[in-house]
Amino acid sequence: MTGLRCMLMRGGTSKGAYFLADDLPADPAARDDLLLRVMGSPDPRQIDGLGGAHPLTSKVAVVARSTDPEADVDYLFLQVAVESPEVADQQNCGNLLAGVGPFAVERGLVPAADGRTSVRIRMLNTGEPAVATFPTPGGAVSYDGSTEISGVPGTAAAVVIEFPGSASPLLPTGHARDKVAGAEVTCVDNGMPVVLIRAADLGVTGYESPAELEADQALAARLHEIRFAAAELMGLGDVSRTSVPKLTLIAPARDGGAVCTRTFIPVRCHTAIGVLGAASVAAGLLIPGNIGEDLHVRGERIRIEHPTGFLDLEIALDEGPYAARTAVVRTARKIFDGTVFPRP
Ligand code: NQM
Repeated sequence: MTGLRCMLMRGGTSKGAYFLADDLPADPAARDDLLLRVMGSPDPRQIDGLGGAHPLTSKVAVVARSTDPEADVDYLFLQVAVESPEVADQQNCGNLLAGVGPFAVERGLVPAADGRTSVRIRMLNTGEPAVATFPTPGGAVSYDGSTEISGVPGTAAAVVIEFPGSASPLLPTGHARDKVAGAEVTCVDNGMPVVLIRAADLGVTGYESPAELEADQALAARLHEIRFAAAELMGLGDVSRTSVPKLTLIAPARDGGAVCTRTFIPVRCHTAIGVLGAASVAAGLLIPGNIGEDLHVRGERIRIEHPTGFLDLEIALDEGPYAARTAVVRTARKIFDGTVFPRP
């Protein structure tokens, strides 16, 4: 049986298999078939593969030396579905992104400085750049540190991720507020297409647990309708086989943050919130006329509350509106490095 080189890493609040592009088939269909067998999909338990039976733990990062002189490495994110034989490249992942710089150093794609290393990353899913900075004492990646992020036990080394300004408009529909499938929404994309909906408009508080929300069949049906209608307005086409747009229910903050969120990605409810998902939520709430205007979200540092704590972002918008800059602090950790043997 042939195995392939793979590193399993936690990136932020997600976990995934990291590969060098050269270690995978170049043909996307052959690559996806292999990755389904690596992760153990389709199967609700992913019992025969590396996947953790949830979209947040069924993720893949493919990394290569970049051909772009402005970047050190290229990062392609692939969402491997758990219960269906699908691998989607339509969304990016800011959580797995946290592991990309360390992985690139570990695999020798980028030399590490003695102290801290910054890796310029071209995110192939969106074409947008990011810069990740993390500790490399003595020229080797250190995962140990004192940074705590909500949703992850213990502490680890900080990975600071900067997203410079983007030329893509934040409002894919051209409006700060739209009515879709009878619901008032704000459709926003600051690296992740997200539909903001007031939780109260859907008959929930927005403070329920992910399990409670996932058990609500009427809510699931409403979210399904809203997602398909919003996707059309956002120009995303047929989203029946993709994991975008995400749907974020918003409610007034309860723990000193700017807003309380529950995010559907798009069927399962996130146990925290995605990084780029949060960047889109923060951007949306800063745009005049958005559906959460009465929350009065302001300032350059925004705390997004989620089911297991909060995520802090720094964000600045330009006229347009465009994102001028977004930054977050994450952590990542190498869990295992070795050879994975895909199901035949
Ligand atoms: O939005 C989950 C995650 C994500 C994506 C999802 C992410 C992001 O938490 O940048 O990180 O929204 O499917 O890993």
